[in-house]
Amino acid sequence: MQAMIDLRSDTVTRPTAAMRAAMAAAEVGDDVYREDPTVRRLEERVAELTGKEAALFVPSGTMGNQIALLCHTQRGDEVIAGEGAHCAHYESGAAPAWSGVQFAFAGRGGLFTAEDVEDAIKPPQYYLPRTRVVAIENTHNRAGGRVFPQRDVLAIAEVARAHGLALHLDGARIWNAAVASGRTVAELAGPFDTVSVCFSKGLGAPVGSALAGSADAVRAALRFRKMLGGGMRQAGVLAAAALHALAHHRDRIAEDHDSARAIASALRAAARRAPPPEPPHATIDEPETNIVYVDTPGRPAERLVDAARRRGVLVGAAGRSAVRAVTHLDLAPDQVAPAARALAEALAEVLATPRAPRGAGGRA
Ligand code: TLP
Repeated sequence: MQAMIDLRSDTVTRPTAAMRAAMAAAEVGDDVYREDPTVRRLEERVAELTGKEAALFVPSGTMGNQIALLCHTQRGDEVIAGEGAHCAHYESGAAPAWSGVQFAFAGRGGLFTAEDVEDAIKPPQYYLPRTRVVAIENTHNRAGGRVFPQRDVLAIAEVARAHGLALHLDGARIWNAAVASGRTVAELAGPFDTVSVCFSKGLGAPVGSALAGSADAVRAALRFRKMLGGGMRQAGVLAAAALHALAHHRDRIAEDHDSARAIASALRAAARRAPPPEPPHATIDEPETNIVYVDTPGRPAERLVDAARRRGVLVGAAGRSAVRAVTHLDLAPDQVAPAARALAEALAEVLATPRAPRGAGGRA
C-alpha cells in the first residue's frame, strides 16, 4: 500500500538519519544541574540568533509561551493578542489557569495594528484588568501562516513601550517568517522582550523549543520551567537534534513555501473548474509560508478531510468548514505534485456535494 502523505502539520516530521547521528553522538549531562553541554550550546546559539542575552531550552512551544506569560504578568492582568493566537486558543486554557490572566483580542484574523493595540489597552482603573503584555505570533498559524508585517510590529512596540507593556513573540515559525520576509531572525525578534521559538515545526527536530530574552527574564524562566515540570535531565540528545536542524534545515524552508503555493494553486484551479451553482465554492488564500487554508463555506471540513484521506493525503479540520494543509521537510519533492493533484480532486468531489442546510463557514 502507498504510504499516506501527511500534511496535517509540520510537527509530523521524523528525524533524518544525519539528525539521528547527531543525537547519538551528543555529549550530555544533567541539565537540571545545568551540566548538559549540548543544551547550553543550543541556548547560546538561540540567544545569538535572536539577538537576546540568553535563552532556555524548553520541551514545547506551549511551555515557552506560558513561561513568558508567567514572567510578564500577575493574576488579574490582561494580555493583548491577535484572534486565534496559539497561546490563547490551543494551549488548553493554560494562560488563565497558570498565570491567572485574560485575553483581549486586537484586530481581525490574527494580525493587528498599533491602533488596535491603543484601542485594546484598558485605562488604569483599579476595577479594570491591568493590561500588561502584547503577544504577537509570527508567522500566525490560524491566519494561514501569514507573516506579521514588520512595520506593524515596530509601531506596536512603540505603543507598548509608551504604556509600559511587555512584548512577547510566539515565534514557533519565526524561521518561516525570516525566509519569507528576507529579514534575519534577530531583526524579527528585535522589538520583543521575550521570544519563543520551536525546533519541532518547520525545522524538523523531534522535540523542543526555546525561550529567549534578557538574562533576568531567562533566570525567572528557569524557575518557572522547573515549576511546570519542564526541567529535563540528559536533554542534550534533543538539543543536538535542534542544533542540527538550525545548521541544516533553515534555508530549505523556502522549498516548503514553494510547495504550499503549488498546492494552493492546484486547489484554486479545482475551485474554478467546479460547476457554479452558488459561488463562492471555496476560498484558498495565497500562502505566504508553509500553511494552506481551504474554506468551503456550508460544507463541513470533514468532507474534504475524508475525500483527501481516500486519495492518500492527510489534512486537518481547522474549523467548521476550514481545512489546513502544512508543508514540511518530510514532503519529498516528488510528492508535491501528487499531493496537490489528490487535494484538488478531493476538493472537486466536495464541491460537487450539496451544501449543508444550515452550515456556516469559517475557522471556528
Ligand atoms: N501548533 C500546532 C498545534 O498546536 C495547532 C500545529 O500543528 O500547528 N505556537 C504556535 C504558533 C504553534 O503553531 C504551536 C503548535 C505552538 C506554539 C505550540 O507548540 P508545541 O506543540 O510544541 O507546544
